[in-house]
Amino acid sequence: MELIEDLTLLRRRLRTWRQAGERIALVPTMGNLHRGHLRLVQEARAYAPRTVASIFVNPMQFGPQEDFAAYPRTQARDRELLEAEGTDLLFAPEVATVYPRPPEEQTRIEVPRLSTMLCGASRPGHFVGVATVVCKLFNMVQPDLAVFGEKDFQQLLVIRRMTEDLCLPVTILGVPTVREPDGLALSSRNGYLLPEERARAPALYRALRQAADGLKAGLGPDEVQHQAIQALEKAGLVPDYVSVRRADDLAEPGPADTDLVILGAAQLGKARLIDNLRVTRVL
Ligand code: PAJ
Repeated sequence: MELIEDLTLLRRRLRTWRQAGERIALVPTMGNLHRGHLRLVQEARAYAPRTVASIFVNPMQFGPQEDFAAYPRTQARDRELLEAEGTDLLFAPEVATVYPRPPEEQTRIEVPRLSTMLCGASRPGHFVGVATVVCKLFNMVQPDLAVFGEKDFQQLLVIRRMTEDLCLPVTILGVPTVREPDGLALSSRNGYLLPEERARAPALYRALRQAADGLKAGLGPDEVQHQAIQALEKAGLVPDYVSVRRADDLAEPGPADTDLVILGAAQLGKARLIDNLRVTRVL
């Protein structure tokens, strides 16, 4: 696997592949890789002969009080894992390569509505940072396909909408969430959990499961949301939200909507946990 940090070198390498008619799949990450990320690489490899992974801890998507400085940077191990999965190229640019100008002068990509609800309400500016960096990565790598996890369901929809609205010629592939045996969704931030917190963390997944069962049994969104929040509090998590939404656009569901997603976020110690579950409601 080749490691490239420089944009000119990246473009030179990618040109040779494109000229050979090889399709390119991109897996954007912030590193500290786990089995969830590696699943994305496996999916990418199934769709294209060339797979590029990127590792870039994107300052623009972190709030001023968030963990940008503390975010785990484990590039040596990440390289080994990517290499073992058969990744062709790792693009790991410096901040100055991605953002040559000061933050206030950076052109931004804003996906309205989808960016300001749920996690976007608690993390102002977060999804502008995500959309901007993903758009830049798309322009740098010019992949045919890009792979993202459904674990970050709102992020996936923001990226799909950005790609569609800006007519970017990239196919977006969503991959189901990879979980620990006890249900906890794998996340780079799970490492922040103390052992005692880690034991309580699956409460988020359990609360979403309970909410999904409630919906299927005919309970309304308000009722299952309320129950889930109570379950999280009982487990000692600090809930941010649990919300039942339409899966295609995250709007509040009407009585006739059947394709739903239950999204939840909660703080546990130093970790902000997020998770979601798709539910098909039978009317
Ligand atoms: P990061 O948190 O490193 O995640 C990179 C990709 O891995 C995202 O598409 C995320 O949804 C996916 N992922 C994370 N945990 C997963 C799990 N348990 N199962 C399946 N997929 C999982 O998300 C980001 O980085 C950034 O916001 C990024 C898109 C790279 C832009 O900076």
